[in-house]
Amino acid sequence: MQKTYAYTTTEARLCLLALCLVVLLTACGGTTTTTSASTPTAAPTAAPTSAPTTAPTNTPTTAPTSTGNSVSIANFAFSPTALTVKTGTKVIWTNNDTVTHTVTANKGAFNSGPLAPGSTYSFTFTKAGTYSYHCNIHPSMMATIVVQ
Ligand SMILES: [Cu+2]
Repeated sequence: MQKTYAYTTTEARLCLLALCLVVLLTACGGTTTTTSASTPTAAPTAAPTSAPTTAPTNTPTTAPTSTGNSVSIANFAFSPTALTVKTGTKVIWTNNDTVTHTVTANKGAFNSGPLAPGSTYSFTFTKAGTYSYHCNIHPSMMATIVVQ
């Protein structure tokens, strides 16, 4: 009696295990076939990378020292240090310092000679080019006239 009972219990347990396995397998099989993520990834990558990188480099980078035709000499410096003018422009240097300076082109295009405090020197640029100049008395004073 006990053996048959034991057999029956083990058989019952095996049957339960088998049922459980079957249920699990069917459950897994059933859950793996959920047809969910098929086609919601279509549109949002359209074309927002087309235009905004073209225009913003206009021409506002050359202006800040180019207006006018006068250069001030003060505190042992020319101001502006870079002046852009058009061909035919007469540039006027004014010595606003308390010591004598000169306005001397590095390549000899012009040379004011000693320029006492309060006096001016002018030179008319008739050829386009870049004219670097300095002060003969204070070589660290350097500046440039760009003639276009
Ligand atoms: Cu000087």
